[in-house]
Amino acid sequence: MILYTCAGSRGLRVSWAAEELGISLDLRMLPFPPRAFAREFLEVNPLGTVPALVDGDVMMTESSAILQYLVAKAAPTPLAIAPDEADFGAYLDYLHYADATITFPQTVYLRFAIFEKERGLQEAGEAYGDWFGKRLRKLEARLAGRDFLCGGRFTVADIAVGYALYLSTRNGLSHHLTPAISAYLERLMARPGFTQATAREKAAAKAVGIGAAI
Ligand SMILES: N[C@@H](CCC(=O)N[C@@H](CS)C(=O)NCC(=O)O)C(=O)O
Repeated sequence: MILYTCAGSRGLRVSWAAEELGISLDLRMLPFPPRAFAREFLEVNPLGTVPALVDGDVMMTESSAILQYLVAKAAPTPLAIAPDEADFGAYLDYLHYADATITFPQTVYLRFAIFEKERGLQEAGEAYGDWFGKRLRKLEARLAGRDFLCGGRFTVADIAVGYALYLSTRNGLSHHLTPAISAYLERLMARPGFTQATAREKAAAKAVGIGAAI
């Protein structure tokens, strides 16, 4: 499987899951944003976004969907929650909450409050940063009495959510993380799968002379 990605991007969800599952990926590191600095990538993914996973004739561009794909291919694996388990609905919910609800507002914040200040939309960007903070309420409640989100074990829902929290530590929004959420993130980042994935991304980017997305 080929993973087109930028170091530190949502592609980290995929390379982290691959480490946890023992799947080897052919990492193709791109400069950020690829739509501007790697225009040939548009032939693989017309959106120009990362990650993009290519597995034979399959091409996927949604990080949470790619996690579902990887665990389905690796089944049975404790990294997924099966339909006959009590937490199956919660598992799907957190997989998608991770990108749609707590990553998306951070990217709007990054765009308007940090990268493209000249547009004069900084106030809107900051409002999306606050929105991210408010959307953590659900996670805070879920973590009460739990080390991991679903099934009493580490799953790819934790990877999906963990990446969103990690992103906040890189873009200046981590003041929204409560003590319980910060402790959860520390637990996730202490996993060898996380450290190996970040190290592998950095080494692969360095090998082709490019830096991190954020
Ligand atoms: N919903 C997609 C979002 C993909 C996405 O927007 N990725 C960002 C990097 S984290 C990107 O490629 N941005 C560059 C751009 O928008 O041109 C996912 O979960 O993978």
